[in-house]
Amino acid sequence: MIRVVATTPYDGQKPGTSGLRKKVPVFQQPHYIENFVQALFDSLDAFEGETLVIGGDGRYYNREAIQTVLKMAAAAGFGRVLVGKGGILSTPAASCVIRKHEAFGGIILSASHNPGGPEGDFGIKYNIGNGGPAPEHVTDAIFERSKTIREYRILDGEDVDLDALGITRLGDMVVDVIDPVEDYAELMGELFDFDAIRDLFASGFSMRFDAMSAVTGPYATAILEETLGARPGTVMHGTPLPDFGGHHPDPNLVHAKELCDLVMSEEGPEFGAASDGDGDRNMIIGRGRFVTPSDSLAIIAANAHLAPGYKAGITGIARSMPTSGAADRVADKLGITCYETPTGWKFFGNLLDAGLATVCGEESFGTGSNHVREKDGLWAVLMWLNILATRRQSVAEIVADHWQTYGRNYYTRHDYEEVDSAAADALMADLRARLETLPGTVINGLTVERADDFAYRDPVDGSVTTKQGIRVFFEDGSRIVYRLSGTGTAGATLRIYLERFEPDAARHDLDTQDALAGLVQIARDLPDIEGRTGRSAPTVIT
Ligand code: VG1
Ligand code: CO
Repeated sequence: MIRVVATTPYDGQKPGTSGLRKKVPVFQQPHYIENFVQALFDSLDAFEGETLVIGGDGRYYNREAIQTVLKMAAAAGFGRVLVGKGGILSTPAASCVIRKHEAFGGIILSASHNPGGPEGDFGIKYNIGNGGPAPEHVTDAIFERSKTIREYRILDGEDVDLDALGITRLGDMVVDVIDPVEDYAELMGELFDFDAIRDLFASGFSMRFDAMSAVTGPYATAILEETLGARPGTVMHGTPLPDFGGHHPDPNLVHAKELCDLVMSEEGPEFGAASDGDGDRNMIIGRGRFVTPSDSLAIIAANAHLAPGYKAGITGIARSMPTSGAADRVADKLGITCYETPTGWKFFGNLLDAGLATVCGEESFGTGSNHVREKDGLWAVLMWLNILATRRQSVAEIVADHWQTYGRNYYTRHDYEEVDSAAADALMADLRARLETLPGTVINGLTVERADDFAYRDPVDGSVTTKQGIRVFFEDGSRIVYRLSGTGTAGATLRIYLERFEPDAARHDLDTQDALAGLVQIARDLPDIEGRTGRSAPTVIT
């Protein structure tokens, strides 16, 4: 029986960079998730009888939310749902399943790298039939609908047993509880030279993969240890926990410190990698060498042909605007285009669908390719393993070699988290107001060449997205970017992205923060961060 339930709109159900993210208690309010899901269904056309994919990163409230979504999908008229066992599907695996099974779309329950638990964060996002995040015209429509919603429809029925594989029914809708790893692992086997990687591990090569008590544990264990023969124990924190063990499942130098310390130590493994809450981010670290995500994208682009899935070469590269220009140098050399998009994976979808780009990346530890329509943490790790297995050099050697050929883009990001929202907005507005007067200004010895507010025109559908970050370019080729985060759940997060190109190989081994110290000072002084926010230092440096 389908129940029609009266409701009233909630404010602020506006999807951000990657879906709707709020604190768990916000989602637990009566009808909150129902309102959003109904607003979503109301914004879609002609899905009667179609397939919907549902899964999440296993965080607190995942199972409850999935039961609600299942019953609403049944009431809305979907014909079939594929749901990951235990309610689990990593974000890239969800994208893979949507594509492989030609689903109409998918709903992913995740707040990615944000902390979980009863007081942590929760999130929900919709992916379209190409497997990628819904484009802005869809998320805008959902938000508009959420403001006027008066009722939602839900099936009265028993909860689905998410832990039993196989087919059941919810009303007229077929529910298929699937193995969350199988389709994804099969795809990885098609893209990469598993034999070469197996030989690498058999030769004694050692690695650690930190799943950060989040969703990639089962995927990494099945692929790295059980399929590729990595030593048992290679995967650390491999059991997904609803609160990620109380940690912040964000694979970077700050939150994956245990892994970093291990790989940096003398007796540590040669190679380390980590992934985030929902499995779409990756961190790559070799003994003695952390690889910045921007460099990783460039190195992957330059070496992708070594993997069977990319042996024909890549057609183009796409990177988000704040990501360093290292990939552009590779594109130049390959004679292909490097597209520069706003932050967020949804902007890569059209480029990938149109075959304009093969690999994509963001400075925020996101890398991926046209194999799915999400960034993909384990994919990046396997790509690196494939490169290491073929080149038989260390990560440090491969990186040094890359810089020797292309030069080095020193790069860092400084985040000021949970800043007062009004202060952050004022800071950005003030920078915007000064854009025209900045060129020619000399700050700490560097002259501003030009400054703008990044806008993007999608080359495929012509849609325009504005106000995507303030860019300040200097005459020596350095760049500072200011942007406010669209994924936070408390106050505002100001992100400052800094970059300086160094062609001289004799100067490739400086400490990044030292190499960028002058620029960091300018980045703080220009908008008077301390005066406006009361913060004398960033919260997180990556
Ligand atoms: C951040 C990153 C962005 C990424 C997004 C989603 O967004 O900067 O590059 O696409 O998170 O990643 P923002 O708006 O906070 O800067 V995930 O792994 O959270 O889905
Ligand atoms: Co993520």
